[in-house]
Amino acid sequence: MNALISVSDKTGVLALAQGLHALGVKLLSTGGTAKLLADAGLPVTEVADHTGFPEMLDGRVKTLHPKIHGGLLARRALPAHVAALAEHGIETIDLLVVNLYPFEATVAKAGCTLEDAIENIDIGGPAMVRSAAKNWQDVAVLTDASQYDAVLAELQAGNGKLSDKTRFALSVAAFNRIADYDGAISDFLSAVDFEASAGQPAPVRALFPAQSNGRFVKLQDLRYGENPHQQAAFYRDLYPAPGSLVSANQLQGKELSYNNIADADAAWECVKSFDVPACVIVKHANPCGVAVGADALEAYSKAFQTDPTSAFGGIIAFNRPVDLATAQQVHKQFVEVLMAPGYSDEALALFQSTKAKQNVRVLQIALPAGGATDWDNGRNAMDVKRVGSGLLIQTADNHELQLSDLKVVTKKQPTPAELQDLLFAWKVAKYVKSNAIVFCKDGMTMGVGAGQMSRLDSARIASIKAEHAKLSLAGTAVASDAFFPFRDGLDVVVDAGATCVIQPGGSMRDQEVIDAADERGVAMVFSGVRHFRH
Ligand code: 93A
Repeated sequence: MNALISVSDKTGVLALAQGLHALGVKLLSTGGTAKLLADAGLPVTEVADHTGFPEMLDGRVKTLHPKIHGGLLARRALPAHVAALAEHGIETIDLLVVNLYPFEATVAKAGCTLEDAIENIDIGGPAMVRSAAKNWQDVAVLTDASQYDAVLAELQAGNGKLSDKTRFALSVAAFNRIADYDGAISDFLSAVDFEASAGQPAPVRALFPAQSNGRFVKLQDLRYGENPHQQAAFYRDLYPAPGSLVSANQLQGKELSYNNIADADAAWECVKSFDVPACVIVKHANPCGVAVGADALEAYSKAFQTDPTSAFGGIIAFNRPVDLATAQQVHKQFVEVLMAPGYSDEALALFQSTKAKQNVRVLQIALPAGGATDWDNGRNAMDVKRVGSGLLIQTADNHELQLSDLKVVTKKQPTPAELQDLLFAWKVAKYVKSNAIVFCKDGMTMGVGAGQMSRLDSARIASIKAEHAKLSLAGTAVASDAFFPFRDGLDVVVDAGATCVIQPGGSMRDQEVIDAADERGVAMVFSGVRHFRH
């Protein structure tokens, strides 16, 4: 039996080669790998000696030779193939161990030049891997050091033989590896803005690459989709942002459903936008309670009060670790999913204490490197929506409004406390489906109107919800995710008790709405941006 070993990452390869040698396998190898094995005292033939053709062009041509590819591709069961090998003096290669030039690691380095990237595109390695993987019935191909131990153990147990199942699995893994590798090359090159790159040491990347490979890794099959008659699965980006939902660790509870994951994402994106301790409760993709507080407990208690009816069976997210006191409060309500950057042992034990609570899906998302105020790094850079047979792609809505961006347009000025509430309401409105109307006071939502086709109805619904929760809207701040097209929406929120309003402005009838605010004696500020969310 012959094995060809050619690896850039030499991790674990010596032990594998020693194991193969002990099984009587003849070793063939390329320059650097051959040297490593020979230095360790293993008998090894250099590919150049085997083919009778030297490595050339700075190593660009090492293994691209009929003696290598013939040995990998010949079907042992076909007499014509066996005869062809004999005629040309080609020996079979039965085991291939290859890992590729480190293209991904090279382009991940700051300041990588186009030339560095190109030089790290492996040609001979993937060619051999394809040959071996295609001929999986006769050849085993190892493309990752994590496979070495199990394959060696199976060879030792099977007198140098591997099962069909193993060889097929190795072939699939090999094609996946090459697809990832080629995907990384095509992603990188597709994103190079060639003209903007002229004269730059490192290539300039275009915001939207010319092509998107949509490379994802499957995390799990889901029991069903949005409804039981739909099939579904959960995938993550090949390179996920740290602190994003896909990095969540499920500590306990039932399997996550499609809707759980979608709602958990909505809750998580919202809660991590706050620098201070915050809690977000989501139902059907919309926040039904959001609050900030001195700690997780206070934030939760306030968020829950917004809409206790809707909070039933909700998804609850915290941006701070959950302690026992907070867990005890949360424990009183029916919760589908609980999310936080951490939990105390006592808090976790509480959710283990009864059978019903053991069903709660408890997720932990590790804090980003910069701590609880550094969640921004974990934001999705892109937003993707499927339409018909196409994709809509946009940069994510990561706009953060600053106090200094606000323009007061009314005679009445908001008080400092009102300004804080306006900013809070604005932050929440960004995560509420349009048309969004959000009443807030003292760092707590007091009424959320979401997803209506008319802004007026969203305003009415928000005040009805406050009534149901027995909350007074007197003295509240209101955010509207887009401008008021007429004064009627403003009148509804002021009738309900609002004393200050934040909205983007920019309507043809801005003056009518400003006059109405002055007439009603409330303060209004323009944000200059809008936050549609569909
Ligand atoms: O430059 S290549 O594309 N041309 C080749 O013919 C070739 N054959 C193997 N790169 C080639 N390789 C790669 O060399 C392997 O995929 C492996 O990553 C590396 C091992 O080189 P060495 O053994 O000299 O360290």
